[in-house]
Amino acid sequence: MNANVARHTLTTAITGASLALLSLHAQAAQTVNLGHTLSDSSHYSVGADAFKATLERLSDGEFTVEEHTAGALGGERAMIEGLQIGTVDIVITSTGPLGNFVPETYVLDLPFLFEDYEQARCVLDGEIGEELLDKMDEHDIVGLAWSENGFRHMTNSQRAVTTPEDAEGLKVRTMENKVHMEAFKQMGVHPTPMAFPEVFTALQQGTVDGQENPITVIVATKFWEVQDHLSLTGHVYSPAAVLGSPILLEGLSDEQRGWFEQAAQDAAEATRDEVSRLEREGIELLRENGMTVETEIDKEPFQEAVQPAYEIYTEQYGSEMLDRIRASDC
Ligand code: EAX
Repeated sequence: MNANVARHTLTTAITGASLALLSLHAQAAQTVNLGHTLSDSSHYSVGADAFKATLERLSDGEFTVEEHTAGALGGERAMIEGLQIGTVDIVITSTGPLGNFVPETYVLDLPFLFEDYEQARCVLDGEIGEELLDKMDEHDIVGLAWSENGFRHMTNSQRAVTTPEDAEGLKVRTMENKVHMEAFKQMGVHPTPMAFPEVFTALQQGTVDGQENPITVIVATKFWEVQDHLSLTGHVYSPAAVLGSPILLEGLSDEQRGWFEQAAQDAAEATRDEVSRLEREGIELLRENGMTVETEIDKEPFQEAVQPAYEIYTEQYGSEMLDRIRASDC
């Protein structure tokens, strides 16, 4: 073979091999579908962006994350079901509907359980939080990290609420969470469980008078457009969680799984930072957008009103986890 033919043959072979390698790398890039119910400007999106950045960096592009916000993949309950059957890969969700799948997490939804953010984060980042994440495996869900939604407050379109009596008779949307529903029933409110993507329209049409959510969600969803009154009841600390599909994660190597775990931790940290920022700045923003904010709420009457929810919870689920949380040195 003369030199020109040999050079051409070698060049062709190298080009072919490079193209094959490129296509292998391109083929290896796997899309990870991540869903949540809030807007692109929300604290969940801040977390989703952090998740995407970390996973794509650590995997060197082997995984690319597609974020599906504002309930594009359904409400939180539907997305958790999607994790179990593999149609959704990662979900950032509140614990609202989670108790329907992992009853052990209901304890976290008890009203007035946590005093403040520091205590809640301490418990979730400790052995109790770790145990609850591990428990999810038994229910075809991979608990990757505890993130955060925030302390929940009441809003409504009818009147200022500073006592449980003021709230009596209001139709209030709740999450699909029986501990919350029981607490509001005890308060004399008519609880109407509903997936989050339906809430804004229900408030707009007057199907319900009010709803309850953290400042973060009220700001992200512009609830001031359909709600006049905000009462800083802080009646429940609402955890969020970064959850994964076992169908995706169980097929990964330990190294790849570690990338997802680190991405989930970074997502949780970024969301908590955003929650802290909005706790400082969000109320003024809501006032600027026309909401009247009741800040002087005597919580004791609300705590007394919802106390029966504890009895109902412990009758059904026992008090072991509740006692451990109360006894923790957090
Ligand atoms: O997780 O359903 C709710 O009220 C939740 O707080 C919201 O979807 C964010």
